Amino acid sequence: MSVAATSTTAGAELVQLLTPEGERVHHPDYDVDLTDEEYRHLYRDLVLVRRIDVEATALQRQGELGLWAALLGQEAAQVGSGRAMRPRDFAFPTYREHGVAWCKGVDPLTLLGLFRGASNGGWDPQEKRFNLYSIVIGSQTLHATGYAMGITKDGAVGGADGEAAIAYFGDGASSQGDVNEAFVWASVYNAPVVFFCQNNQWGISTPTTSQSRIPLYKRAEGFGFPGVRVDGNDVLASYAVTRKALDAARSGQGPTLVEAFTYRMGAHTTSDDPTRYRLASDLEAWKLKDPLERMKSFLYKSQLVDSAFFAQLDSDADALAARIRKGCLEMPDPEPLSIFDDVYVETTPLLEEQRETFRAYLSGFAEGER
Ligand SMILES: Cc1ncc(C[n+]2csc(CCOP(=O)(O)OP(=O)(O)O)c2C)c(N)n1
Repeated sequence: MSVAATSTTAGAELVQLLTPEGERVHHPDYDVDLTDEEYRHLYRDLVLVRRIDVEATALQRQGELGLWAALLGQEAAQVGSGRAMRPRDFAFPTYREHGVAWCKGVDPLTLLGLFRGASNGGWDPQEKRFNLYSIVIGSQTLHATGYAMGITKDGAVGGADGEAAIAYFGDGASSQGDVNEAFVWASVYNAPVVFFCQNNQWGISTPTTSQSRIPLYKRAEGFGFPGVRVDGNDVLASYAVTRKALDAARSGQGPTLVEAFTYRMGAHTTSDDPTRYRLASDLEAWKLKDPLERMKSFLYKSQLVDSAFFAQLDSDADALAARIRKGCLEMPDPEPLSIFDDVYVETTPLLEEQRETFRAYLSGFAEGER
């Protein structure tokens, strides 16, 4: 198998508010002016989200989860965009949006239940306005667009309490028919939706360079709406760009494509081996752009933090990791027949027949055997 190089630079068109060294830079269209507390809070989110991810990866390695899709390296894209949302905005994730889930208030253990097979579906999407994880890549862009068209029909676009939808997907998904159909519908119906593409440069082993001859954000122009490329390792830029795109959607200006240029530092999932197709030198180059380190440098340089802040954060992260581990190990097995519970709002005769067949099958085993 050949090993391919991907890009470690994204070109001049990249929106950036923090350099990899943590220097604050300004942008005429996308600046932010956060309070000291808000800056600290964004860093706290980055650290805690990485800790959830690292703990879940370890749990998978110890056989406690069936699979895990790590987000290592993508924390800033997710936390920045997640914190840009208002509570009423609805997120449509893929299977890797653990950082967005965190920002929407979804408990990490709920995510782990899905990857442990202890929960059949996941969570109630309405509760936190965070849809179920989708393994079918790109499908959620259509769901988000349909939902956004519904927002318009409900008259919830424009005005101070306008709402928007945001769809997350990867660079690989951008080649899917679903994503391109979603772009057409969102464009012609002026739907209040933000398409947030995390270009981590790999669709499993397929590099973005074999998916597109132009930068992904430029595709939006062909569909008739704006596209912008943001430094996905810069939490401030990710926040600023997404906030502006959501504001535009909520106020009736229609969709925006945000391409967060980033890099997947870990494997695609815990069943993948990226050393088979990825250059070690790329990984080393991207480690220097680590989203946590650059925010930490910024906080230090701006004198917004002291050693007590880091000590507290360390201890909070340890407590979170311990809670996740304990909660994961204690999760009860699901009742086998519950797999039929949430298929439709109302059950159907065929579903009942299947439930009864499965019940009969299970009753053929002695207790403890199945
Ligand atoms: C419709 C569909 N086709 C193929 C797959 C198999 N598949 C799972 S993940 C993946 C690559 C996705 O890459 P990308 O969209 O860049 O997201 P990433 O995993 O890199 O975040 C593929 C092809 C799938 N899940 N759904």
